[in-house]
Amino acid sequence: MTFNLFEGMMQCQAQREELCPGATVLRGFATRDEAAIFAQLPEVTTAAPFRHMVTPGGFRMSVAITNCGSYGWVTDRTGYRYDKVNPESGKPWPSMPSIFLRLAQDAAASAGFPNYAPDACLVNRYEPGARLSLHQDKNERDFDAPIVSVSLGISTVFLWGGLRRGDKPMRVQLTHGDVMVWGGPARLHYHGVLTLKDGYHPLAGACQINLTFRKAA
Ligand code: MD6
Ligand code: FE
Repeated sequence: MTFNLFEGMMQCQAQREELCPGATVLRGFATRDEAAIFAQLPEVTTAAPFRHMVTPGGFRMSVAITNCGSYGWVTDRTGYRYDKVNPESGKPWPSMPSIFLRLAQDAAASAGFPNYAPDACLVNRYEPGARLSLHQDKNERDFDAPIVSVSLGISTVFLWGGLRRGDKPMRVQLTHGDVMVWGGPARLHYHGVLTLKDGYHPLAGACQINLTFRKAA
């Protein structure tokens, strides 16, 4: 058996795409953990079922959301925030499976952010027709830690904008196993998700599951 180091290195390079300084797509990075992730998910979603939360403006979000970790991202008529308990049950969020944490830390390190310690993992479920409009993530206490976003299931088009709402976003196709990391100068860039099209994935079914890690506190 021969191992071609050069080809191996080139493959690594090809799987990493820098969208702008601080924002990297790691193609297929989560694929090696796909079985373990889908084995752990039901534990999280049984303890804290997905639900369509309401925005401060009174709109029902098309994305169904739950969380695991010490903090969970929630929205209701009073605003967006991180909460230590699930407002629906009054109970703490299920703990973050260790495989999730390790994946997020490895991805962050690969994108140039070592020592990542996320305390919140938002789990988003997009069904066909669901979308997420352009926004900035700024409910976190400090912006030094990056955001790590893991895409699983059917493909989505991620909108990657700039620091101003009016900056024309790039369209980035994210397929099963792709991981986006944004931090440093890219931490407050606008982003969103285009309306999900019909599709099917053997592990996720007719939806896209997104795990978004943050350091909330
Ligand atoms: C995604 N989610 O689902 C990216 N941000 O691919 C987000 O950017 C996001 O779902 C803030 C709050 C909720 C979210
Ligand atoms: Fe966001």
